[in-house]
This record gives sequence, structure tokens and C-alpha cells, in this order.
Amino acid sequence: LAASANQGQSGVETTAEASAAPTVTILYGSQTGNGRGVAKALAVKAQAQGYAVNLASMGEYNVRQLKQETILLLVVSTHGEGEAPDDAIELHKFLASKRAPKLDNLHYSVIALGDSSYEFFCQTGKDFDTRLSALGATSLLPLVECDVDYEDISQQWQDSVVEAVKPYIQASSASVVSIGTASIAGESEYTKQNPYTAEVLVSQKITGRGSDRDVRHVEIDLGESGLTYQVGDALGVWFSNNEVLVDEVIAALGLAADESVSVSKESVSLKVALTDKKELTQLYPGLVKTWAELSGNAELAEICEDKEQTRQFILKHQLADLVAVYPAKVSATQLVDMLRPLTPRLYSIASSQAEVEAEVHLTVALVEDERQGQARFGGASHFLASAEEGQQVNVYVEPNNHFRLPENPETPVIMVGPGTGVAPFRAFMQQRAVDGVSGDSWLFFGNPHFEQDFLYQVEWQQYLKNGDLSRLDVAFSRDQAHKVYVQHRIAEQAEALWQWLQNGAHVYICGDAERMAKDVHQALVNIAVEQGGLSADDAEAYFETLRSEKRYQKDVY
Ligand code: 2AM
Repeated sequence: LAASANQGQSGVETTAEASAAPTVTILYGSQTGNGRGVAKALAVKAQAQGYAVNLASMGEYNVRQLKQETILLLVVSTHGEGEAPDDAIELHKFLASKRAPKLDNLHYSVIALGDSSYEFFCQTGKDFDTRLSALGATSLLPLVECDVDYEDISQQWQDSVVEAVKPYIQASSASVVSIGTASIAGESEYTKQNPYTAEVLVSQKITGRGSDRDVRHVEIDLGESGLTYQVGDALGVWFSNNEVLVDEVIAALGLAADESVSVSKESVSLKVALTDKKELTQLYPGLVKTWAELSGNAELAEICEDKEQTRQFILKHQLADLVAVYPAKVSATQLVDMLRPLTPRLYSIASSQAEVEAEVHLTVALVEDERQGQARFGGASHFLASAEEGQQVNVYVEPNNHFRLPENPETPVIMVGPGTGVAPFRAFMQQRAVDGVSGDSWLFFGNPHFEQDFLYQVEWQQYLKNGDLSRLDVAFSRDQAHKVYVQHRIAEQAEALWQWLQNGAHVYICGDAERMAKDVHQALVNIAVEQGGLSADDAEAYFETLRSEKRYQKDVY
């Protein structure tokens, strides 16, 4: 691919003049793929203008190249407490460090993606904007901050920024094809906006009777789609909201299901809008606020005053709860306009095509709760859990280059995956077993109870028996009086684990980001302190180095 960068599209060598046209470098830092999608769409628009485009993940970008850039367009999201996505960490740090160069010749624009229910909304994007400006770069447009419904604003930004760079490019007819261009064209025709309609083959409960959790093993047939994925990738799943839920909301508001409403300039019935077009199972701060006003409820209004309280409220409620507990009068149009568009959910893929070919497997925890005597479910997980054989489901593959098996099959791998976090490790093991990989592998798994919640137990035992899996340590948190978690098992194995790290092992963590991944990280740092004799700071730096060497990878949510 790199070779094509030196040739025009016709295969004719570009002249010195043509290749002197400045390249528009578009970098994205994105955990869920939204940022990547925006960056790709921008790259396509910029190319359509004849610009030379270099599109890359921030994680793949060589920071030393920054000095040479003249036009830099950044798309970056923010996670949790204002954290940068994995692939953005290095560039983010570099720009804040003393090593960062003067960037007087650079023109840039940043679009920040975020979630306004978090305190540090769009923080990473803000940081990039501030740092680039402080380093002497000239901003082409004011920083654009987008909330969860980013699609319209991001399209406006793409159009504006393509215009804004124009004066700085002598639009040259011999456009220089860059490495990034090839990767835009080379991807699957099925995308988030244009998913493949697949069929569910199996949706089977794999937690036992009496378990506190309802976890499903879901198999989906990719048929003749030609869709391919690598182990570590995620599957984007579009879903319909449950009919019972839709009917409940419509009835509780005294509306008519067949009333016509407009969604993205299309006229549909209220029932269709709430089933297939709008987010019903996830609230957002603006909606709670609007509802507080509509219902005139003082308690709700007070919650809205505080970001953290609002965030907690949103985690435990959905629209149907608002409707039931804080009665308000709204018209069908008002309702549809205040709801966000339905968005697909990403699931870490639990299979390898080396093993399952045109299938894709998922491990799905049914999100369920009971409120005011009503069962409440998560949108996508309920859709998948209730799917009968043959149920159609719209899917696409979301690549995740930050969760990849080592290139060298001899390299040992340590996999930490409690709960449904075990999904990608099933994929890893399938891949390694088919490849006949000889490197050591070690799985840490945890869940509440051995009896009911040992996901894929038979498969792990088979892998152990075959020697495909070298070690398995399990933490069943509720099988004894005190909690036992994966990080406790990790701590117990400090010596062996440190030895594995010394032997070059890669460490993978998948699952809960809020607590588990942090606690596991701490347990690993402690091992580096105790076994490696490092100071706490040096132990952090050690894992930071592993991370930058792609030996410490996380897929957490
Ligand atoms: P618990 O629900 O019994 O507290 C998968 O969800 C498993 O992860 C469960 O056994 C759960 O235990 C456990 N878990 C909960 N909090 C955790 C944490 N901070 N670190 C690791 N595992 C955790």
C-alpha cells in the first residue's frame, strides 16, 4: 500500500509539484468506533475535493511526524472521568509534554465527541484544542463539542472544515493517493449506516437456574455477506425496541399508536418511531431536564441541578419510568422530537472465523431490573435475548486494533475476563487452537457462582485438557462469605505472573471499566512493586510502557 503513495491514481508518477500539495492529515481517537466513522466520512469528503488525505488512528500515528504537518484534523472522544480513548493516549500525552514541538506552520481543527451526562464532557477534545493552540498552531474553526447524538453536528463540521482548509491547499488535479486512502476503500460495504441483515441462529441462556444473571450465548449467521472480522473486533447490533414497552409508553401518555409523526423528514406512525427510530431504554440529561419541566416535578428538577445525581438517575431509569412516576402531558410530536435517535450497541465478538466461519458469536448479559413492579430491560440485550431462531438482526463489524493477539504465536498471553468480559477470550482461544499456537496462555475468569455462572466451562476445560490453555484461575465472588474477585486471584499468583511478564507476556483485560479494570490494574501494579522491586511510580510507568508496546490491552466498557 505504501508504494501507491508515490504514484498518482493513474499509476503515473506524481511530479514534485503535485506531491508538494499539502496533505490533510485526519487522525481519530475513538473507543467505540464513532470517532473513526466521523473521520472516515471526513476523509471521503476531503478526497472528493481532490485533497491528498492521510487518515489514521492516533494510535498508529508517529508523533515525530507532527512537525511536518500543515493541516491536521482531529476527531476524538472522551471516556469516563475525562479520559482519552486508548488509541489517543500517546498523542495526548506527547502534546502535553516538554517534547512537544512548536507547531507554527500548522492549521488544525478538532471535533470532540462526548457524553454530556459526564462531568468532564469532551475533555480530551478540549485538551487537544488547547495544546495545539498553545504550541502555536492556528485553529481553522472553533472547537466543536458533540453530545451522544453527534451525527448532524459532525456532518456540519465535516462540510465546514473541508471548506476551511481550501485556502491552504493548491488543489492539484494529480491527487496524491495516501496510505489512508487505500484503507478507506478496502473496508467492508457493510457499515453502521448500511448494516447487513443477518439471522439469529441461537440465543441460549448459559447461566444456570437460580443465577442472579441472565447471560445469553448468541450465534448469528453472516450468510453470504462476505463480512469478515478478526478476533478482538466488536459487532455492532441494531435492534428494535420491545413491543410491550412501546405500547406501555404510548398508552401511559394517552397517545395513539397510529398517529403520524416526522422522524428525519420521514413520516411514520408513532409506534414505528418508538420501535425502530428512537432510543427508549437510555435517557440523557437533556431529556430528564425537559421532563422535569413538563411534569413540573420539583424532585426531578432538583436531581437535574446536579450532574452526578443526574448520571445516577439515568443509570437506573428509562423513559417508561419517567412516564409512570412523573406524569406529564406531551404530544406525539413533542415526544418523538425529544427522544434521541436509536443507536446500535457494540458487543465484543466471542468467536473466531477460523473456527465458526460465516458465523459470529456473542456473549450477552441481559440488562434487567424491576421498577414499580414493572420489569425493565436494556434495549439491545432484550432484543437478542428474546430472539427466536431466524430473527433478523442488522449488524456490522467494528474493528478494534487495540485488542489483538500477539504477532508472534510463541508470545504468552494473560487474559483477564470476568463476566461477559470473557467473550473475546473465547475468540482468542478458538483462533489459537485452530492455528496450533504453542505459546502459553492464562485465563482469569470470575462471576458470582461456580454452579450457575461458569460461562463456557466445558470449553475451557477442553482447552486445558488439550493444552491449548495453560492455566485457568477462577474467582466465584459469592460462593463464600467474603468476595473473591479476579484481582485477588491475580495477587495470589504474583510470583508466577511476574515471571510471565518477564517472559514477554501480553496482558488483556475485558469487562467492567468502572471498577474491575481499575482494580485489576492496581493488582498488576502491586505485583510489579512487590516482585519487581519497583517504586509505585515506576510500576505505573512499567505498565505504561507495556501499553505503548501493545503488550497491555483493554477492552472495557
Ligand atoms: P459480585 O457481583 O459478586 O460483586 C462478574 O460480574 C463478576 O465480577 C462478579 O462475580 C462480580 O462480583 C465481580 N466483580 C464485581 N466488582 C468487581 C471488581 N471491582 N473487580 C472485579 N470483579 C468484580
